[in-house]
Amino acid sequence: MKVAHSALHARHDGGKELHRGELVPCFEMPVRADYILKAVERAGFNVSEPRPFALESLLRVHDAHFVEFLRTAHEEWRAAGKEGFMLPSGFPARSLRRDHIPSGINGKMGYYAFDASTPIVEGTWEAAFAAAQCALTAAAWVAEGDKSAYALCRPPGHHAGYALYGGYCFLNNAALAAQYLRDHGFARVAVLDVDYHHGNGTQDIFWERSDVLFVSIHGSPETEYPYFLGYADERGEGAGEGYTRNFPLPRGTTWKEYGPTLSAAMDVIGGFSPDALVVSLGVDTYEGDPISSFKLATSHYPLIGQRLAELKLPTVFVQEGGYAVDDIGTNVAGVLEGFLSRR
Ligand code: OKP
Ligand code: ZN
Repeated sequence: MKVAHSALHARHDGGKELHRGELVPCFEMPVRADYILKAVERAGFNVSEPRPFALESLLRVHDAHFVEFLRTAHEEWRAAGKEGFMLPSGFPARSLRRDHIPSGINGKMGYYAFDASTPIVEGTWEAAFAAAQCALTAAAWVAEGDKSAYALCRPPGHHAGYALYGGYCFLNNAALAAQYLRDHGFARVAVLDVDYHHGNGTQDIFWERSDVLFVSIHGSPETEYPYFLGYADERGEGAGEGYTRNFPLPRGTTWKEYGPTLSAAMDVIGGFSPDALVVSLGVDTYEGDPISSFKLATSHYPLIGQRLAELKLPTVFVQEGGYAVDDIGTNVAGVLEGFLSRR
């Protein structure tokens, strides 16, 4: 399995996030990708730079004004006399206007963001664009005949919507991969999101579509981030009705409940008869994760990979979350090696 990775991920660094009432160093830190890279190299995977996809490739799943905002946000921040990381503090919530995008950088940032845990720093755009290119490259390898590929994306992407960023995510890497497959001969694509957090951005992007099935297993939004999406009754709308399926699980979920839920999610995918699969691969379901509360052990990740292989589909793995950095590499490589039946 080939791996797409860019050292530019490290340009997204130095920000702080609002966490339980305090500004703290980001859980989503560069060393995450460094440790994953070491683990996949140790496992013998072939690592390449992403192809130089153009900015226009992003517009298949994102709004042009939003992409332009991300590209120039920190420049505008500096032009306004500020420095360092930028975080929004006001949002167009219920009863405020959403039909107007403020021209000032603070209002614009609040308009496009949905939380205060996703700082933009000077290098954020470069890193996010490189991550998107990794996802597109992995999708291209699969479209060109590889059975599977892994995009080592950082920052992650599944919380980023059509014109929305947050949850450490800016561009939706998994949605870009799924759309790339749609555009290159795969008529039906399933996205399975196994990150601990609901992939609200991916759901948003494919909400009204029947050609891309979105299935997510995650901590219940009743108590877990992103709180406002990811409930079981969200099933898509219009042509997309029935093509979004959510499997929220309670805090403390162990393999005993997770395994059967994974089987149920896979049954939904099988019923869709997809031509390809994109896996939003978060390993923050791990018992040692500092911001999550499932109880999966390192030994369970190869089992997830083995199960996914049973779908017998061309598969693009896209890295999402996982914040127990000491074990992140082992857990990610475990899924990939399990998929290849090496474990
Ligand atoms: C991103 B991904 C801590 C509370 C939660 C955002 C979590 C984003 C998770 N400040 N903050 O899905 O792993
Ligand atoms: Zn997550």
